[in-house]
Amino acid sequence: MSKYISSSIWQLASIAVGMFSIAAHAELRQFEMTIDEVELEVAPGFTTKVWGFNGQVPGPLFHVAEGDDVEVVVHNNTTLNHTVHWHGQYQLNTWRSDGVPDVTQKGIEPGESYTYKFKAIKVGSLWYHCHVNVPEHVGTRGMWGPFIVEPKKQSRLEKKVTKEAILMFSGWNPEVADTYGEGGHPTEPISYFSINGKSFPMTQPLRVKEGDVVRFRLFSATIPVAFHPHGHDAIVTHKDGLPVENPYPVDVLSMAPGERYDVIIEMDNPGRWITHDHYEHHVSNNGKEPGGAIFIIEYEDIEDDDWYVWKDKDYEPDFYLSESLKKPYGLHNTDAFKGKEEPQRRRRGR
Ligand SMILES: [Cu+2]
Repeated sequence: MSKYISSSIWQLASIAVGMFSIAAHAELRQFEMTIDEVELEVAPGFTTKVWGFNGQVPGPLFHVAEGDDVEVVVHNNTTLNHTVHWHGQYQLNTWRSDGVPDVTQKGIEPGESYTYKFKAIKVGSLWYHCHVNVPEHVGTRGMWGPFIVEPKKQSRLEKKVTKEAILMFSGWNPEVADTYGEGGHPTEPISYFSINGKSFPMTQPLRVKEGDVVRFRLFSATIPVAFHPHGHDAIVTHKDGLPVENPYPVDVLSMAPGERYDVIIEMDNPGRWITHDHYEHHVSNNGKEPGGAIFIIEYEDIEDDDWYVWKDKDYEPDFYLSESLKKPYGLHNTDAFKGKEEPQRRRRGR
């Protein structure tokens, strides 16, 4: 009995010390986020109505540390109900912040707000998305964004990383582009494909130098993806934020909708390398190729040939959130992801 008591006391003491150490380092991080009706230019000549978190697709980057207490006030500025599901978070003792309409909360009505509160216990590449009428709101209206929780301890491989890149893959249906409240049917034609809300040639190069070790955080937001970098192998280190026991190399990585993989690529082969989704029709814009989920890894010091498809391209260095991830923890918006206010809203002076 005394042995039992002393071991129980010891266990309680360890738990208390553990909780204290989390509490001692945990920060309270308070954010506000809106949901807005905007139009997103996805590909040349193709614009679609979306509900953008902070008016952008992907939504803003949440970047916090393991153990932080997160509070997010979400304001619904649109004409239909929404919620926010924090995909991957355990919601320990905070199940009312899981963001599922009619299960954990009522949908947030137009003009209303809801506050989500939870502790960031699970680490890695997580994300968030609306959970109202998911086929439309997530499938065709861009209601998703990245949520990165930095672990207290990094693996040996992670410590080698010199540059980060976040890529969120999605598809679009032009038939419902102009009409809210439609779309998301299993048989509908998805004919535009994008990375971070843009189709080639509107995607951006990823500029690297020889010796860089790039961690790609890959998110299959709405479509299956077969990620294929030319000229390099990718080492798979994490699946859905969880470290894999034995990291392994691939040159094509299959991802089902909702899945996230972290892969590390050592930049050891200078050149210009296409990287693309290997589903053949995903590299076209409504049947015209090249397009869709394509970008190019550009090593510095490689000269732009006159015929290079992206010669003299305007360069946006934060398109893969490489710059935002270097900033202090917080919520980071990206101008390149912003949609345009709809013309009728502008006329109404909203
Ligand atoms: Cu929604």
